[in-house]
Amino acid sequence: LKRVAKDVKTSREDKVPWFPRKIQDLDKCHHLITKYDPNLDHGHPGYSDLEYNKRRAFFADLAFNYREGDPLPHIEYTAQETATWREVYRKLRSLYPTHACAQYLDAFQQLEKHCGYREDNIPQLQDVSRFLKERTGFQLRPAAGQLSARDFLASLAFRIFQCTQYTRHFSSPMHSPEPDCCHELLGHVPMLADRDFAQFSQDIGLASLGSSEEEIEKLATLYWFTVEFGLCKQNGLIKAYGAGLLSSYGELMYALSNKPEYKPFDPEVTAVHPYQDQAFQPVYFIAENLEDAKVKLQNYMIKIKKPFALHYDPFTSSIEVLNTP
Ligand code: NLE
Ligand code: FE2
Repeated sequence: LKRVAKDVKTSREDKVPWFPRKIQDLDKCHHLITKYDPNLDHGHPGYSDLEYNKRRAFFADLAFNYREGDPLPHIEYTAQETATWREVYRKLRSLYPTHACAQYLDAFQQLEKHCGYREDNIPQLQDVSRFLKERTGFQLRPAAGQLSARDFLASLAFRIFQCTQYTRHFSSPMHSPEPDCCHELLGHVPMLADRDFAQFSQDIGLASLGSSEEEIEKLATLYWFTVEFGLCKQNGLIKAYGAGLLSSYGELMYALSNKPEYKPFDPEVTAVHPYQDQAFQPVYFIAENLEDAKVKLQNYMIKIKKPFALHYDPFTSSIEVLNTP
């Protein structure tokens, strides 16, 4: 990241980290976190599986060679990959009616109708991206794995969701330590079809642009406890809207059992709460509803100090920087 910042910074913005201003700049926002790499992480379920790592390298190449505007790669999934998807899909689908929020259920039904969501078929990103574009303007682009928080959040400012396309290792279908297509397609995609949720996601993205490392860490934590692991109230019950829950049978059951601790969603508190990225969360934050979470986040963001104001122009898909005196 430092290297990129140095290349493009101007004297006037000496202390502001580089950030994308037009949608093509996202081609430069694909720095990976190697912590979960199946080649390097001994705890990864795919560690030492040469076949799996070879396949992952194929997907990584597709993502790194992708340029804004290219068609999303069409994947011929193997029988083994589809079998993993089937297992994940079947088990999770049986939980959704009782565990997922209404917005999720509504979109999921649409995705089954229009986008090839079925037990025996892994949906193609191209079809899903087209669907989301019509609903909320969100679009997908392929990602090679878990990205740095700065790069990942920056893309949300443009209503672009960086999306992995490979499947999790077949030995561990019910929980993956890193994102995979099951997580993206079953966890994130249905929620990105909701207007309030889409705005919430873009707002975190906009707040991240040009922010300090410290601020990015807070925004990533907020993102973690909401977009990934958030719960909300609905008709007197608690339901899941977080993607990390909706794509993990094990954690979805756990989050809505009487075991974990719950706290009300409050951006000030949530942004600095320690989180867990190797196992189930010890605590979940409950939003009153998605609109309330969106408003609370907007109020929180007003307080973030930056030497400039940003505006997203949807006509040109670019960020306008308004320098305040
Ligand atoms: N634990 C999630 C799952 O099994 O789908 C993935 C979390 C990615 C942040
Ligand atoms: Fe995710």
